[in-house]
Amino acid sequence: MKLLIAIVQDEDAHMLMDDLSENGFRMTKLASTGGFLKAGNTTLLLGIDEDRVDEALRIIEEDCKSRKTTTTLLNVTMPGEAYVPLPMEVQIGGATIFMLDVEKFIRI
Ligand code: 2BA
Repeated sequence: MKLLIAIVQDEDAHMLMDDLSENGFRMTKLASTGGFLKAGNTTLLLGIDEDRVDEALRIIEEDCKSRKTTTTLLNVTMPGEAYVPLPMEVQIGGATIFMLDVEKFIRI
C-alpha cells in the first residue's frame, strides 16, 4: 500500500474528492496553508493499493488545474523604511504529490 499526500487548490478539491470517492478511493481531507502564498489549500491523504496508484494519479491530473495568481506578498523596502507592495505573478501547480510506502495499515 502507498500513502499519497496530495496538496491541491481549494477550487479543485470538491470535484476531486467526488471523483475519487466515486471510483472507490478512501481519503482524508485536511485544511492546509501554503508556506509561500500563506493562502488556504487542501491536503488529501489517500491510502491506496499499489495496483491502483496510477488510476488515482490520473484522476488527480484530470481534475486539478494549474492557475496563475497575483500576490503582493513581497515588499520592496524604500528609503525611510516605507514598504511598497510588489505585485508578483505566481503559477500554482495542479497538484503537489508525495508518495510514501505504508509499512502497515490497520483499521479497527
Ligand atoms: P505555496 O507554498 O503557497 O506556493 C504556491 C506557489 O508559489 C507554488 O506552486 C509555486 O509556484 C510558488 N512558490 C512557492 N515557493 C516559492 C518561492 N520560494 N519562490 C517563488 N515562487 C514560489 P506549487 O509549487 O504548485 O505549490 C503549491 C502548494 O503545494 C504550495 O503552496 C505548498 O502548500 C505545497 N508545496 C509545494 N511544494 C512543496 C514542498 N516541497 N513541500 C511541501 N509542500 C509543498
